[in-house]
Amino acid sequence: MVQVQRPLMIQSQFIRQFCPPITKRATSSLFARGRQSRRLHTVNVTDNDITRLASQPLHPLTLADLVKHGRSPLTTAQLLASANFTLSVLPSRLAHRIQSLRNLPFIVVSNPHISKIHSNYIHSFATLLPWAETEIKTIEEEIKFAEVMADLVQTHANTISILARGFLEARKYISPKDVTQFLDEHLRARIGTRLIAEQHLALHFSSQPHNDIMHESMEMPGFIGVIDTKLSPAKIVQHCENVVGEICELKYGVRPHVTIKGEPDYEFAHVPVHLEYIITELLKNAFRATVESGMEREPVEVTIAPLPEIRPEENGRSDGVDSTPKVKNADQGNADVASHSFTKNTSSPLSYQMLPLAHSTPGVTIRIRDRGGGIAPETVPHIWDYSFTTFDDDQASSSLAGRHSGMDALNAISGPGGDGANSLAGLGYGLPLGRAYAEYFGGGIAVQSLHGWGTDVYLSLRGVGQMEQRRHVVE
Ligand code: ADP
Ligand code: K
Ligand code: MG
Repeated sequence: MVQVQRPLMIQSQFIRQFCPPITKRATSSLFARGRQSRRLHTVNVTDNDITRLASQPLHPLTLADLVKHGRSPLTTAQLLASANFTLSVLPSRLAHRIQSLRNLPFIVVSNPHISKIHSNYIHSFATLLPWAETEIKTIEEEIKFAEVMADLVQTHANTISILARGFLEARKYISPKDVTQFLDEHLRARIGTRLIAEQHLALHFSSQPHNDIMHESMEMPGFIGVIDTKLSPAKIVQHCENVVGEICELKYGVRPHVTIKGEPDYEFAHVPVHLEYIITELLKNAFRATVESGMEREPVEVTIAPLPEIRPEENGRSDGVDSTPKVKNADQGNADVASHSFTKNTSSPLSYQMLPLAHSTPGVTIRIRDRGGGIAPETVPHIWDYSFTTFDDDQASSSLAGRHSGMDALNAISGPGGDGANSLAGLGYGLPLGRAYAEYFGGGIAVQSLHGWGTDVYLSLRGVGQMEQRRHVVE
């Protein structure tokens, strides 16, 4: 029997800049209301509950699942269907995460930060359990369920930085390889769980006026839930340039600039918080290398290269072959580095589906080119390991230790859904987690280093609409 105890949570900016802005505010207020009114009903969680739900097969998540309830105008029936879909998949996903945490070496789970994450999962599981195996039939129930979702999203907002701190402290007891394996699975699963919860929340807020929560409908033009069907990579890059530039200036007193080439007007359908996370991490790496090698007068060049239209007959593959467009122009540097990101760690694609989104294109490759001196050959094999960094260790540890708990804690890494982003580098999560986000919807990241000169990073993303969509059997 596990007793659930929860500290009072503080207000957070967990849904970031590019989520529908209204959803950001609204979710926080929904979360606060759920907590204040003590409406969140929790039950004691038994080991039996966890084993039972973890033994349920995982629902393979597709983008079709995410968008199918989101057609505008959203009807009550669609909203309830979305709630019931969400409810049907989340308890077993959480149970899987709890089991996977429990499978870590005992001394690692005993670390206060790792055990904090474990108790966060138990808490969320306890809020969902009263709903499991029931059906949400009325709007009143849906409103209460949305509070549970807001609590779920908020509770896990700082997971990444807390886990990073935990694994840093426990590094004597677990090998980097095992940490990377655990985190790769855990953080990829977290991406899916958050998407499902946030998608329902976004639909909740975009639905017909709920007297109980907001007085007007909060429909966001161009959005289907958390998916922006007219996402502009150039705008994300400009925003991230400002954010990373500020951090850079604080630390080094100078900031490099970005020049955008290619097609800055390009728009496609994707999840803005994911793109923002990836671009932020890639710009941080490029800026740091540029400044540390004294090349800040050379701009970081970002080229937005839309992929050519895929003809219909090339769509809808079902042979399980990864049809991710491979990196083009990868004619320099270490080819192994480039090929790495497209082959490793993609969960087995079972089938592809066509999604009938109106605004969608096959996708885009974004090349980020810096003159920061490249990556030393002995460093190259490690760059994809969680917590591998060439950033000064003391600085990294102090950036962890020196901060207080709560929202400002551990800002050394950023992450959609909460973790801050106030340090330029140091925890070694940027590349592997960025790749996890890119791969989630069938893209990838490839790194080409010209040692002594600079680095090219190729981020490829598929538009999440018209393209075929890999089914995820991994959570
Ligand atoms: P962190 O930035 O916290 O060190 P990352 O996973 O983002 O973690 O990067 C891992 C390492 O890869 C960096 O410490 C650095 O050595 C190397 N690296 C990544 N991008 C670049 C780049 N553009 N130029 C030079 N080195 C890079
Ligand atoms: K790394
Ligand atoms: Mg980095």
